[in-house]
Amino acid sequence: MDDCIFCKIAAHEIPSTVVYEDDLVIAFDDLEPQAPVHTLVIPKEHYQDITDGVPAETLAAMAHAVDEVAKAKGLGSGFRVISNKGADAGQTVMHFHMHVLGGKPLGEGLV
Ligand code: D5M
Repeated sequence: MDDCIFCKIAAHEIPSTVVYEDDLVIAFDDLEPQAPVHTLVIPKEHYQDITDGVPAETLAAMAHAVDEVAKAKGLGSGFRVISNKGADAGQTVMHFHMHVLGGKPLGEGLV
Protein backbone atom coordinates (compact mmCIF):
# COMPACT_ATOMS: atom_id res chain seq x y z
CA MET A 1 0.00 0.00 0.00
CA ASP A 2 1.33 3.41 -1.01
CA ASP A 3 0.77 5.26 2.26
CA CYS A 4 1.64 2.44 4.69
CA ILE A 5 4.73 3.10 6.79
CA PHE A 6 5.35 -0.62 7.44
CA CYS A 7 5.16 -1.37 3.69
CA LYS A 8 7.84 1.27 3.24
CA ILE A 9 9.98 -0.34 5.97
CA ALA A 10 9.50 -3.77 4.32
CA ALA A 11 10.66 -2.28 1.01
CA HIS A 12 13.66 -0.57 2.70
CA GLU A 13 12.30 2.78 1.53
CA ILE A 14 12.57 4.18 5.05
CA PRO A 15 15.21 3.15 7.59
CA SER A 16 14.70 0.72 10.44
CA THR A 17 16.92 -1.38 12.68
CA VAL A 18 16.47 -4.77 11.06
CA VAL A 19 16.81 -7.76 13.37
CA TYR A 20 15.78 -10.52 10.93
CA GLU A 21 14.57 -10.72 7.34
CA ASP A 22 13.61 -13.37 4.82
CA ASP A 23 11.47 -13.50 1.66
CA LEU A 24 8.15 -13.22 3.52
CA VAL A 25 8.80 -11.22 6.69
CA ILE A 26 10.96 -8.58 8.27
CA ALA A 27 11.62 -7.87 11.97
CA PHE A 28 12.81 -4.48 13.19
CA ASP A 29 13.10 -2.63 16.48
CA ASP A 30 10.10 -0.57 17.63
CA LEU A 31 10.66 3.20 17.62
CA GLU A 32 8.84 3.58 20.96
CA PRO A 33 10.09 0.61 22.99
CA GLN A 34 7.87 -0.55 25.88
CA ALA A 35 10.51 -2.97 27.21
CA PRO A 36 14.31 -3.37 26.94
CA VAL A 37 13.64 -5.57 23.89
CA HIS A 38 10.73 -4.49 21.69
CA THR A 39 10.89 -5.76 18.13
CA LEU A 40 8.12 -5.90 15.55
CA VAL A 41 7.63 -8.81 13.15
CA ILE A 42 5.62 -7.98 10.00
CA PRO A 43 4.72 -9.71 6.75
CA LYS A 44 6.22 -7.97 3.72
CA GLU A 45 2.83 -8.17 1.97
CA HIS A 46 0.20 -5.78 3.31
CA TYR A 47 -2.48 -7.32 5.56
CA GLN A 48 -4.47 -5.05 7.85
CA ASP A 49 -4.36 -7.34 10.88
CA ILE A 50 -4.28 -10.98 11.98
CA THR A 51 -7.83 -11.59 10.65
CA ASP A 52 -7.10 -10.30 7.13
CA GLY A 53 -6.66 -13.65 5.37
CA VAL A 54 -2.96 -14.01 6.10
CA PRO A 55 -1.67 -17.18 4.36
CA ALA A 56 -0.55 -20.05 6.60
CA GLU A 57 2.91 -19.91 5.03
CA THR A 58 3.25 -16.27 6.07
CA LEU A 59 2.03 -16.98 9.61
CA ALA A 60 4.58 -19.78 9.88
CA ALA A 61 7.30 -17.44 8.61
CA MET A 62 6.30 -14.91 11.27
CA ALA A 63 6.51 -17.58 14.00
CA HIS A 64 9.96 -18.51 12.71
CA ALA A 65 10.96 -14.83 12.73
CA VAL A 66 9.80 -14.49 16.35
CA ASP A 67 12.14 -17.35 17.24
CA GLU A 68 15.00 -15.71 15.32
CA VAL A 69 14.37 -12.41 17.14
CA ALA A 70 14.37 -14.22 20.50
CA LYS A 71 17.71 -15.85 19.67
CA ALA A 72 19.25 -12.63 18.33
CA LYS A 73 18.13 -10.67 21.39
CA GLY A 74 19.01 -13.30 23.98
CA LEU A 75 15.44 -13.84 25.19
CA GLY A 76 15.99 -17.44 26.30
CA SER A 77 14.38 -16.84 29.70
CA GLY A 78 11.08 -15.76 28.16
CA PHE A 79 9.30 -13.11 26.15
CA ARG A 80 5.79 -11.98 25.17
CA VAL A 81 4.19 -11.78 21.72
CA ILE A 82 1.25 -9.41 21.21
CA SER A 83 -0.74 -8.48 18.11
CA ASN A 84 -3.30 -5.70 18.37
CA LYS A 85 -6.34 -5.92 16.07
CA GLY A 86 -8.39 -2.75 15.68
CA ALA A 87 -8.74 0.57 17.43
CA ASP A 88 -10.18 -0.87 20.66
CA ALA A 89 -7.04 -2.98 21.04
CA GLY A 90 -4.84 0.03 20.41
CA GLN A 91 -3.74 -0.82 16.87
CA THR A 92 -2.22 2.35 15.44
CA VAL A 93 -0.43 1.01 12.36
CA MET A 94 -2.89 -0.82 10.12
CA HIS A 95 -0.36 -3.31 8.77
CA PHE A 96 -0.40 -6.65 10.62
CA HIS A 97 2.43 -6.88 13.14
CA MET A 98 3.52 -8.88 16.15
CA HIS A 99 5.23 -7.15 19.05
CA VAL A 100 8.03 -9.21 20.64
CA LEU A 101 8.64 -7.88 24.15
CA GLY A 102 11.24 -8.97 26.67
CA GLY A 103 14.56 -8.29 28.30
CA LYS A 104 13.05 -7.94 31.78
CA PRO A 105 10.45 -9.79 33.88
CA LEU A 106 7.12 -8.72 32.36
CA GLY A 107 4.77 -9.75 35.15
CA GLU A 108 1.79 -12.06 34.92
CA GLY A 109 -0.90 -9.77 33.52
CA LEU A 110 -1.82 -9.53 29.87
CA VAL A 111 -2.74 -5.85 30.00
O1 D5M B 1 1.85 -0.72 17.32
C1 D5M B 1 2.49 0.07 16.36
C2 D5M B 1 3.93 0.20 16.79
O2 D5M B 1 4.68 0.66 15.69
C3 D5M B 1 4.17 1.20 17.93
O3 D5M B 1 4.74 0.50 19.04
C4 D5M B 1 5.17 2.19 17.36
C5 D5M B 1 5.74 1.44 16.18
N1 D5M B 1 6.22 2.25 15.06
C6 D5M B 1 5.53 3.19 14.37
N2 D5M B 1 6.29 3.68 13.38
C7 D5M B 1 7.48 3.02 13.44
C8 D5M B 1 8.67 3.06 12.68
N3 D5M B 1 8.83 3.90 11.63
N4 D5M B 1 9.69 2.24 13.04
C9 D5M B 1 9.55 1.40 14.08
N5 D5M B 1 8.44 1.31 14.83
C10 D5M B 1 7.43 2.11 14.52
P1 D5M B 1 0.27 -0.88 17.41
O4 D5M B 1 0.08 -2.30 17.86
O5 D5M B 1 -0.31 -0.58 16.06
O6 D5M B 1 -0.13 0.13 18.46
